[in-house]
Amino acid sequence: MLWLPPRALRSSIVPQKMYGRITSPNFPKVYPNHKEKIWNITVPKGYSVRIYFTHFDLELSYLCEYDYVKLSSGGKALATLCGRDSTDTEEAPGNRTYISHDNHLTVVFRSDYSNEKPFTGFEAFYAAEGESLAPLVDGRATAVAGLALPCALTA
Ligand SMILES: [Ca+2]
Repeated sequence: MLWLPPRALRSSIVPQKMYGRITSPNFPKVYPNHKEKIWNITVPKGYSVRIYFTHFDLELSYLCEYDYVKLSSGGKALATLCGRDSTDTEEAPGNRTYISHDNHLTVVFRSDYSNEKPFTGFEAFYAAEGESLAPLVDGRATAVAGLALPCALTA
């Protein structure tokens, strides 16, 4: 289904996807060993990518050496995540949200060759965030300013 705005707004449609969902391989089932998956998330220039996790269950290892989810942006690491809850040396996302430095966010999931028990991986949602953020229409945004995101995306 294609949503067509009034003629006056049509030129201001931003073509990039403004939000999405990513998960570990096989989610919500157990993730496989020896897997690496990379997502390069890009939102329109001027926006940042905001991401949060609704499920997180990875093998815990010292400094997340074995299995991890890494978030980076603009060549800088934002977080390296593993386990289920944060410890003194490892970080799990919990209710935190992470925001990219620019309009790109790279997410890397990696599992090593073994797991002592099954882990179900992760589910995360991302959305563009910015001052000119506009209402979302069918996965796209118009450039109308001053209107808030739906509650589901600001939680
Ligand atoms: Ca593992």
